[in-house]
Formats: sequence, C-alpha cells, structure tokens
Amino acid sequence: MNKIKIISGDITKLDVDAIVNAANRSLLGGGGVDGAIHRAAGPELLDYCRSLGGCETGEAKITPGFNLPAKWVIHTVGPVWRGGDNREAELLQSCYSNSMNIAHEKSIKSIAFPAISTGVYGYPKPQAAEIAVNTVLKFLKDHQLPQQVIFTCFSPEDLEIYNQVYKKYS
Ligand code: AR6
Repeated sequence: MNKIKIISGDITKLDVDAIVNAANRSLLGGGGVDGAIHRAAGPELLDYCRSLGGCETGEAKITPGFNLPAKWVIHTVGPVWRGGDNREAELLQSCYSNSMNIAHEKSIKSIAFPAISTGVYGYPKPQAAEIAVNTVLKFLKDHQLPQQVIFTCFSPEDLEIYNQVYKKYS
C-alpha cells in the first residue's frame, strides 16, 4: 500500500485517526483551516484548548476531535513567512516532524495534514510542499506508524504542487 496519499478536499470531513490543525500560538481558534476545525469539532474543543496554555511555533499538541469524524486533532503552529531568513524552513519542518512524533506515540494509523503556513501565514506554497513531503517521507522510512499520511489540498493549485513535488521525491 502507498503510505502517502494526496487528495483535494476539506480536512474536517476526513474519517482518519488524526487531522492536523494549522493553529496559532494561542490555540484558541482563528480563521482558515483552524476556524473550520473548531466549527466542525464544536465548542468542547475550545474549552479543552484553553487548558493547554498555548503552543510555541514549530511545536505540536494533541486534543480529542470531539464532533469531528477524526478521533484526534494535532494542533501545530507554523511560522509566519518573513522572507525566509528567519528560520521559517526549520520551524515548518518541526511542525511536520513533531506532529508525526505525536501520532507515532499515540499509535495513530492514519493522519491528514493541511498545507501548514501557506494561507494567512504566507509561506510560498511550492517551498512549503517540499518541506511537507520530504519531512514525512523521511519519518516514514524510520517508523511503522502512522501507516497512512494524507496531504489534503484545498485548491487545485495546491493539488498540482503536491503531485509535482511527490513525483520528484518518491
Ligand atoms: N481543509 C483543508 N485545508 C484547508 C481548509 C480545510 N477546511 N481551510 C483552509 N485550508 P491557513 P496558516 C487550507 O490560513 O497559513 C488561522 O487564523 C488553506 O487553503 O488556515 O498556517 C490560525 O488561527 C491553506 O492551504 O493557515 C492562524 O492564526 C492551508 O489550509 C493562521 O490562520 C493553511 O491556511 C495560520 O495560518
């Protein structure tokens, strides 16, 4: 079975063990995919997140999925793009590897990622996709779990970028 899948769609609808949220450091919700996840999970998610004390950029924290089809949400905080000389690549890589580490610790079999940092936070999409695909491929080489990683693209442009990057590295 191919461990990586690239699909187009809404991450909140996916019936997977965990979805990843592109959150902010407060973990108290926002727009974009974060807003969509909180709306679909229901108010219990925000209540739970209040107990977590926020999250640093590049780090990740797990919560239940509440009303989502996904059992878990792994919240990670991507870097804001400020030209590329402010550790953006390293921090984005940490988002993917820390999320994968948490998934591994929780014996999560399937996990879906959005394109972290590429919306409001302005990370250039092709560069972000390279980091996403490379970091996940490297993790999968060394670990049995998760067995399935889904990159969820919210636009045809993202789908095209991910497919091209994946073709290059797989
Ligand atoms: N399913 C999958 N992907 C989605 C969905 C969805 N339902 N909705 C949006 N995307 P963004 P960021 C894509 O802006 O850049 C929030 O306010 C979107 O097209 O959600 O990391 C947080 O609270 C883009 O490709 O996240 C933070 O303050 C990707 O998800 C800030 O935005 C990420 O876009 C984080 O900014």
